Amino acid sequence: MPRLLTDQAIEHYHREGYYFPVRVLDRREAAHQLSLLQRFEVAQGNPISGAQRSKSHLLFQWVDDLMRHASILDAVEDLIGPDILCWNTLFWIKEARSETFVSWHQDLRYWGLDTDDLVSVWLALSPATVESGCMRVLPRSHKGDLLPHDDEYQPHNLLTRGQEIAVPVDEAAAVSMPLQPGEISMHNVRLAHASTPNRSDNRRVGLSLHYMPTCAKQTVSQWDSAALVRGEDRFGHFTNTPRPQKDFDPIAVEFHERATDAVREILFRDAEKVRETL
Ligand SMILES: O=C(O)CCC(=O)C(=O)O
Repeated sequence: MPRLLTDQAIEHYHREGYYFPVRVLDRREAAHQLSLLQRFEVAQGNPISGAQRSKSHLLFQWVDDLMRHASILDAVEDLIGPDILCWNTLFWIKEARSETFVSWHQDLRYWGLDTDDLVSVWLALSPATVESGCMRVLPRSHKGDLLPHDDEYQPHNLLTRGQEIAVPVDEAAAVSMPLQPGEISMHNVRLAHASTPNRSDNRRVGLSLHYMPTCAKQTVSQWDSAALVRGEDRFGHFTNTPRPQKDFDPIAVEFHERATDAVREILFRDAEKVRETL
């Protein structure tokens, strides 16, 4: 018996490479999580940016809690089984009326992981609409070989290298995945996806969480980390990340520096230039 998803949803995910929407937080909870982010941004005087966007569960206790949220993990377990690591948690923010976009890409091309079973959960903390530049996916593109990519480094691209699929993408076949605050979409690590600039008056705030089975391996760097969020890790391929006891817990902050350095090394392997993303 599935824990949260219907049999049809599970079948759709495996066939098409994505599934949405699934409500995991009620609107009040989602608004509370957004207020925690905003409180931090007001205190630091700037929007969250650069390395703060990545492995954020090590900086913010509330992101660590979200990463372990039972409803999210139930949905993920329905797709990849009961022993689950979370590799990364990453904020995707487009300010109102901004040019910020994401080019068509496949995540597995850059992440150095040897698993096809990684599920990217994208949690909306504000409305992600067609107008505000919600995610778009290319159904069934998770089947077959990974496509060639070029690094374009466009200034408004949220991706590290501005990586872009180097063959024509059939835009007419793309599916938009609008989400309301507290809803998630899920897509496979091989699926081609992208998003357009924010043409709305609202800030679009999303958090992606990258879940994989514990048997996954990192093939690019000697060392990498992930959080054991459910079940048992009988493989030990990743160092388990510490749980922050409060926001900016010194032990977790120190670990965050090492962990994001390792991720940066993986993502920029063989790249012409290294840059901090927005
Ligand atoms: O937030 C977006 O528009 C794109 C997110 C993305 O590329 C991802 O979650 O893998």
